Amino acid sequence: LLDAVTSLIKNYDVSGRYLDRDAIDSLKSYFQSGTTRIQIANIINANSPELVLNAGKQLFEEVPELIRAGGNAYTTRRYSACLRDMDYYLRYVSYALIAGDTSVLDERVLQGLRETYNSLGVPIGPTVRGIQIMKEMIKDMAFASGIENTSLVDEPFDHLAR
Ligand code: CYC
Repeated sequence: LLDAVTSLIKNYDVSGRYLDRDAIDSLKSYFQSGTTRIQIANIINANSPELVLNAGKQLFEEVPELIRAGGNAYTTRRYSACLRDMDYYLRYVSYALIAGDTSVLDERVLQGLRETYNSLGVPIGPTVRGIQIMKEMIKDMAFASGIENTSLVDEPFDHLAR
């Protein structure tokens, strides 16, 4: 689990280098975006249950066969598992957003997930769509709360989706 600062220091330390211009620029941009990262994490924290529920609703409207007999999210157990997975994605995205680094997603969420999903028949395309829907919702909320440049939100969501 790394953040933007520790991962940068780690890179410079292995080659015994002082922080150069590139390092300083990237640290500057991380620290300058700090307040925005915290504001967005706060929006996520304050709205997580509705975000997950509404994103789930939208996903099932877009891909209704998921919740029909034979669909992977059919039965309340699997419907709940799907919303629970979306909640995992959202929570870990909020950590990655604060860290300015996606390693927490690799280590805690993505490792082995494709194999698990494949063996349970969880469809990847609609899962990715669910992740994108949450991203769009959060960008809209951030923009509505006065954050003009919401591009910070893309990195962790796009990483998961990829
Ligand atoms: C199941 N999702 C699972 C399982 C795991 C995860 C391990 C199998 C065990 C279980 O049912 O709990 C995911 N577990 C995680 C993740 C972490 C973890 C990410 C990291 C924190 O510990 N089905 C759909 C939708 C999609 C979906 C497209 C929601 C977006 O059709 C999700 N995941 C889904 C479903 C199951 C599942 C329905 C249950 C599948 C089954 O048991 O048949």
